[in-house]
Formats: sequence, structure tokens, C-alpha cells
Amino acid sequence: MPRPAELHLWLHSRMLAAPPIVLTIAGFDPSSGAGVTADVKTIAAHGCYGVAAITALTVQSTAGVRASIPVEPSLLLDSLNELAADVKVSAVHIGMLGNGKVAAVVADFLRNIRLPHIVLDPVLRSSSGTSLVDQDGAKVILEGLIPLAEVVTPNVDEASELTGLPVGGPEQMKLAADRLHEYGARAVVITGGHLDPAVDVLSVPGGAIQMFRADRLECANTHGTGCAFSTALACQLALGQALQTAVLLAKAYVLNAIRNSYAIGRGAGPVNHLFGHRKG
Ligand code: PXL
Repeated sequence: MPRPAELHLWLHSRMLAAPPIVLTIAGFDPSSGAGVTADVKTIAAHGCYGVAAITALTVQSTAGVRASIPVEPSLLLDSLNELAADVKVSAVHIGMLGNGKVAAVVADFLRNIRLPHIVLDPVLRSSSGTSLVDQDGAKVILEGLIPLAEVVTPNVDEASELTGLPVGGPEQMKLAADRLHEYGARAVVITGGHLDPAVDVLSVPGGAIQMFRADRLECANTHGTGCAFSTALACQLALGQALQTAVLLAKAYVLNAIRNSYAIGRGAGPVNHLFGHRKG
């Protein structure tokens, strides 16, 4: 009888220095293309540690959003206070908020506990067109959250809806960014990934705007690009990058995540958040 091969794993425990902790405050997408589970993948891909507070549950797949229900605001507030009392948060990402009461809790929390590097993605609808925040919530985003954020990252449609201005190209993106500065926004990045040519515009109050151009990628797997961009930006700021570099690196991350995406499901497949981690 041959002796069974023996395999012995030596398990050493060693204490590593903790990475920056990034808090994402966003909805739950069960298909993990967008929302908190996607954000935690993006945060892990950046070598940071992700913690999450859920604002709303959605029923969705790659085929679209079927329903969404905001959480009880007091549950979210308890969750945020519990996390903030326990860990040192190095950056905050805000995504889908659901409704006005939930959005108001987030604004109150951030006003009370000053956390660094707040990146606000003013999510209004899913790419399939379903509303992800009500009118009251959009008002809290504009009046309560935009002034608290270090950087706001609307896509062209959100920039248009928030400002009431048409936003179809770089000139109009600049005018919309100026309007958002009037609402108290510090830096604004308007993303135009589906424009042709693709262009993102970074604007700071009174400063020159900066344009980030890229070849437009023809790819169906684009579910979660907005969440991936804004969360990657929060990670880069947590890691100490200056805003302009952080935008460039976040954009490169999203392009790579699209380029390395896979077809999952019947609809728009998710980007590959963990493209850097190959199996084998
Ligand atoms: O991409 C916007 C978005 C953000 N957050 C959640 C979502 C979506 C789009 O579907 O489901 C939870």
C-alpha cells in the first residue's frame, strides 16, 4: 500500500499594519455589479479595507432593477455610528440613497462626525432607467450632501437632472459643474464614459477645468461603472493621492475593469472589479 502523501501547512499568525479603511454608504445590488458588495470588491482591489452601511435593498439582476426599498433610517444611523465609533475611516463613498429620510440621516451623520475624503456619487437612476432616489432624496443630495463632499461624481445624465441644464459635451459639462459649485460643491467630476469620444471633466471652484479623454470602449459589460469609479476615487484619496492623480487612476481602474469583464447573466454584465487577482 503506498503511503498517502502528507501535506502540512504551517500557519503563522502575524500582525500586519491595517490598510486604510474606506466606508461605503450605498444600496445593495444582489448581482454585485453595483452597490455595496461591488464597492467592497473595488476597495479590496485597491488594498484598502471596506466597511459598508446599506441604504436600500434592491431586487435586480444584470437584466435590470425590479424594485427597491430603503432601509429604516434609524437602522442606518445606528450602523454608521457603530462603525465610526469602532474604526478609523480614511475615506467615505456615498452611492444610492433611496429616499429623503435616508439621505437626511447620512447628511446629519456626516455633519456630526467629520470624516475625511467624502466622495459623493449622486445616484439618481439605474442604467436601465429605474429611479433609485425619490424627489426629497435628490433635494437632500443637492442641498445637504453636495456641500459636505470633497468631490461629487455625477454622470452626464445626473449632472443634467441636478442642474436642469443640458449636458451633452465638454462645454456643457463645464457649465453644469459651475452650477454645482454654486450649490457648494468643491470638486466636481462629470463622467461621460458613454459619450463619443469618452470624456470626464474635473472642475474645481474658480480653477481651470481638466479633461480626461479615453477611447470609447465598445463593451456590453458596463454594469457598475459609476460605483466603481467613485469608490476607486475614494480609495485613491484614502491612499494619499492628490485629487487630479486620484481621478486619473480611478478612470484607469474602471477602464481595466471593463476591458477585463466577463459576460454574466442576460443583461449588462458587471465590470471585473478584481481584474488584478487572477486565479491559478
Ligand atoms: O449604478 C447605480 C447604482 C447604484 N447602487 C445600486 C444600484 C445601482 C444601479 O442599479 O443598484 C445599489
